[in-house]
Amino acid sequence: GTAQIGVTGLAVMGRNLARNFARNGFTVAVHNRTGARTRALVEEFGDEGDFVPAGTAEEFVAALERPRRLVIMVKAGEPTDAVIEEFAPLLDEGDVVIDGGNAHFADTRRREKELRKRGIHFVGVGISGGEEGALHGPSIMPGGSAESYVSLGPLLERIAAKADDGAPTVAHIGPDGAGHFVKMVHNGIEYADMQLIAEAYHLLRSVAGYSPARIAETFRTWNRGRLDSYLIEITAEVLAHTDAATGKPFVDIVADQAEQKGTGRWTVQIALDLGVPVSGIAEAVFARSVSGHGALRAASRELPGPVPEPLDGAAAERFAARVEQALYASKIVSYTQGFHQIQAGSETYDWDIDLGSVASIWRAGCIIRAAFLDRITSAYAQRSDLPSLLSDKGFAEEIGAAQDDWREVVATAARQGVPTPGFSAALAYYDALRAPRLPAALTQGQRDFFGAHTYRRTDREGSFHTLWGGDRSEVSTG
Ligand code: NBP
Repeated sequence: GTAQIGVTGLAVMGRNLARNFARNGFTVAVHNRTGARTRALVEEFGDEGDFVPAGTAEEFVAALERPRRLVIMVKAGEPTDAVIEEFAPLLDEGDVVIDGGNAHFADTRRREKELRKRGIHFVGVGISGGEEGALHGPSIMPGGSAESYVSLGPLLERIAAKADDGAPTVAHIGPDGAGHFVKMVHNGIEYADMQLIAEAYHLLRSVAGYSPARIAETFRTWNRGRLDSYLIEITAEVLAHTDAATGKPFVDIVADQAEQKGTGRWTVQIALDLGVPVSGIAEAVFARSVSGHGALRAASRELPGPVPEPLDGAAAERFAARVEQALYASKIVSYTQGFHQIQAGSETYDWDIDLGSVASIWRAGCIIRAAFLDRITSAYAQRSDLPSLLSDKGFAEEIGAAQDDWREVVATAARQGVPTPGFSAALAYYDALRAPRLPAALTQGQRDFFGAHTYRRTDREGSFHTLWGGDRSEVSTG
C-alpha cells in the first residue's frame, strides 16, 4: 500500500480529519461502513489531496503502507469494538490502530491490553475542537505506547493546531488510556467554563439589568483582557444574535434546558472514584441536569424568594466589573480542580503525565483554548512539581486581588435569588483550602459516636475511640 494513514468512519469528524491529513500532503486511505460516505468524500473533496477510497476492510488495509496506521472515527462504544474486531484479524504485528472517538478511558485500557497481546499498538486519542478543529487543526491528546508515538507523532504534529509560539498542540500524554482520560477532563473543564460564563450572563442580565446586546459588548471587552478565550468569544456572538422569525434576542427564544452527551458526567464519576474534589465540574453537570427537569421546575415556580432588582447606571457598571473578577477567580479554581484530577489519574494508573504539557496543548485547537492556558503552561514551566495551581504565586496573587469582588458577587447573588452554583462552589473550595481548621473534626466525632469509626488526635499519633455509650473515656485503637 501507499497510504501513510487511513481513516475509517467518515461522518463529520472522520471526513474532516481525513481531509486535514490530505491537505497536509499525506496519502489517505478512506473507508466507511456505508460506501456512499466514502464516495461522497472523494467526489466533493478529492481535489484537496491524495485519497485512496476503499470499499471493503480488506481493500482499506491493503492500501496502507507498513507499519500500518489507521484511525477509527466511529460512534464511541460498541461500534468501536465492532470495527476493531473487523480489522484486527487483517493486521500485522507493529501496526498502529488509533481510536479518535470519544471513548471512555477504561474502554481504551481494555482495548489496548487486548490488542497488545496480538502485537498491535492501540492508541486512544482525545481530539478536541469539533468538526472545525478536525479540519483546520484540533488539539490532540494521544495515549498508547511511547513507541507508537514515534511513528504517529510526526503525522499528528502536522495536522494539529499551532499555538502562538508555533508549537503544534499535540503531545504524547502517557500509556494506554491516558489520552482519553485527559480529553475527558478537558470536557469536564469545558462544562465548568461554560457554566461560569452562563452564571456571569445571568447576573449581568438580572442584577446589572443589561440587555443581551449589552452583555455581548461586555463579553467582547472581557475577551480583550485576561479572559480572552474561544468560549467568551462565541458567547458574545450568541448573545448578539437576533432570532430572524421573531426579532427577539436569540437567547430568549431558546428553550432553557441544557443537554449533555456524557463526558462531563464521566469526569465527575471518575473524580468520585479517585476522591478528587471537582466541585466546579460537578456543579456544572448538575446545573444542566436541574435545567432539564421541566416538570420539577414548573411545580416549584411559586416557591417564595426574592425577585432580582436590577441596578442602574454606575452601580450596574461597578457590579459588572465585580462579575469579571468572580468569573476569573472561579475559573482559576475550576482548572485547579481539573489538573488535580489529571494528577490523581496519572498517579493511580501510573501514566506519568506532564501537566505543563497538557496545558500547552490546550492553548489552541480545542474548545477551552484561552490566553489563560499560557499562564498555566508557564506556571508548570517554572515549577513542574507544582502541588496545585493555587500554589503558583501568580495565580494566588490574582485570586487574592479578586476575592473581595468575588465574595460580593456570591453574596449579592444569594440575596437577590440568582443561582450561582459554580461561583459559590469555587469560593467554598477556596475557603476550605485556606481554613486553619475545618468542621471535619466534628464529622469525625459524629462518625465515632454512631459507628465507632475512630478518629485521630491533633496532639498524639494513633487512632482513638471514645466510649460514647459508657463512661466516655477514650481508648486507643491502634
Ligand atoms: P458519529 O458519532 O455520528 O458516528 C457515525 C459513524 O460511525 C459513521 O461513520 C457510521 O457509519 C459509523 N458506525 C456506527 Br454509528 N456503527 C458502526 C459499526 N457498527 N461499524 C462501523 N461503523 C459504524 O460520528 P461523528 O460525529 O463524526 O463522531 C465520530 C467520533 O468522534 C465519535 O466517537 C465522537 O464522539 C467523536 N468526537 C466528535 C466530536 C464532534 O464534535 N462531533 C468531537 C470530538 C470527538 P455509517 O455511515 O455506515 O452509519
